[in-house]
Amino acid sequence: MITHVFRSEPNMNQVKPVLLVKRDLDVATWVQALNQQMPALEVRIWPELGDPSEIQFALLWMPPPELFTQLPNLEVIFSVGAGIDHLVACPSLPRNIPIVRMVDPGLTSGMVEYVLYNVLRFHRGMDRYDAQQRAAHWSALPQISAEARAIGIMGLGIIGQAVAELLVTMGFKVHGWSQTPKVLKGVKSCVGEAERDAFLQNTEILVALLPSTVATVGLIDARFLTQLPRGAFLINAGRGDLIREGDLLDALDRGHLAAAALDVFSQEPLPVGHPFWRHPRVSITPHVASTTQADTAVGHVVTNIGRWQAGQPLGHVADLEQGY
Ligand code: NDP
Ligand code: OXD
Repeated sequence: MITHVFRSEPNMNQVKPVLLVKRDLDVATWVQALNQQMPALEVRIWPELGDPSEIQFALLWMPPPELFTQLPNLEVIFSVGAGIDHLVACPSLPRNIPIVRMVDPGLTSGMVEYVLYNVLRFHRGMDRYDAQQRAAHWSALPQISAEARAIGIMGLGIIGQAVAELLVTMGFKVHGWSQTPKVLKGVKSCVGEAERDAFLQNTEILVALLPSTVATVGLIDARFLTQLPRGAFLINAGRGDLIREGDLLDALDRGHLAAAALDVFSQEPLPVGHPFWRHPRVSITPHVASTTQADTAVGHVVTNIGRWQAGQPLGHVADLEQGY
């Protein structure tokens, strides 16, 4: 990933308007946080562009397809989310403007909570106890210690590392998989395709925290799932299109996978008739593992606007070639 991009000519005196496109109801919270943390910044809210040629920055989630054709002088794009797939999918996205990914402590903690909740639920057999309660059946399952439970985290970026750190603190056996090697206390780092099968064969609870890119779409297919030990669990909070959904259903139906907790889907909202909704061993949340929090996220945006104005490097710039 590219992490630093400089503005060609530093300019400390002007803060040109930022355009906010966020197609949900909490726009007012974002405007308030931006106003508080950078009062000199004029915030315009899509579709009220004013003079579009004045807009230098855009803070976006799922922009309308033609948006960028209307912004001739845009210099930096900020993604409201950690993933940039919603921008890459936009047909008018310019390829020569830096895209700053969202790095927000509030977003990260929400993801850590979601993963921890599901890891503990699978690790302690809570779904099985729920089923036993429905049958008024009293029976103790064997208790496995955290030290004996192997968790594999796919994607050891900002979020994957925070998840790994907590699980290590709790005593779990943690290993992670990424494109480049990582040095993280207590975490075995596995890299690339060459080490993927061994990583999967040693994973009882698989946590997918990968971005959606050309290289990751469809990665979790029948062959991939077969590498996991029988009875493994899957948690996917990365992106829905990482998974070939038919292959996952098949692995669940054959009992190769014990259960899956899914927050993201190839098609969102998940269609009403989709088999995941009624599958007894699938639990669904509607892409809410975590949400970017305006109060903690705006600091990242205003710091980068300040840096750009001062001709300093931007942080967390996505690599469009890699797609994350
Ligand atoms: P980062 O960019 O910090 O981390 C991405 C990680 O994925 C890196 O470790 C990277 O490896 C690894 N990776 C990317 N491509 C490959 C590949 N082909 N093979 C192996 N590893 C790969 O992202 P974040 O941690 O901030 O976020 C991760 C994703 O989580 C987001 O892109 C988004 O899709 C999802 N997300 C979902 C949310 C939800 O509510 N469900 C909320 C927030 C995020 P390397 O380090 O070697 O580059
Ligand atoms: C993100 C998301 O990418 O919420 O931040 O999905």
